[in-house]
Amino acid sequence: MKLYGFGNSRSFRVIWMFQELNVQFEYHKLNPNKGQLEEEFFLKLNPSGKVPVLVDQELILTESAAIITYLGDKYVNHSGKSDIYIPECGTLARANYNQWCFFALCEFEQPLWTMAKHQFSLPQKYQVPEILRTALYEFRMVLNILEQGLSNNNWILGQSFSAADILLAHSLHWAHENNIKFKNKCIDDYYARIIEREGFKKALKYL
Ligand SMILES: N[C@@H](CCC(=O)N[C@@H](CS)C(=O)NCC(=O)O)C(=O)O
Repeated sequence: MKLYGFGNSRSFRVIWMFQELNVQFEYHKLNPNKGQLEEEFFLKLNPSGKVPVLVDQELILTESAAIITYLGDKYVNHSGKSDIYIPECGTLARANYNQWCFFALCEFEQPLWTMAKHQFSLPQKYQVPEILRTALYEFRMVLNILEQGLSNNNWILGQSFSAADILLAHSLHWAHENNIKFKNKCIDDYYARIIEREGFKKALKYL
């Protein structure tokens, strides 16, 4: 199984998932500053020129949440080597798990992505600095939703760590790295539990 990624990007989520699962993978670290995301071989894998990209035999996946949920479904019930919780398809718990995975991508990371786009990712002439204040306000709103979802549990699905926590926590880490204070004890405690996980610490070594 091959993973294409770079540095502190959304590929970190997938690396972390591999660590939690104890599954080996072949990491292809690309250098965006050397134009490697625009190389022909890479655009054939992902025409949008973005990471992460997972290649498993003839399967090519190019969305971080799709990759993580695929890996969870593929390995959790078989390896016996992991303590990550992936609820079974068709159950109430699975519907809740899906909801938090979608929330992580569609709501939780979006204000951070808006900030990144308007700070460095978009061409300068399309950057609107005034939007940063709005994005920070929106991030505070979704932090409140996360706090309510946690409702004093250790993890988003209760007492078991799941792949939904990886997606949510990666964005918390992203915010933390950008010096955004959570100003919320419940979220601070959640983040403290996250950074203590062995899988998270092992994943950091790939950066
Ligand atoms: N929705 C995608 C977003 C992927 C994405 O935006 N990746 C960024 C890095 S975090 C990227 O490769 N950007 C390179 C570029 O835009 O040139 C996912 O979650 O996998």
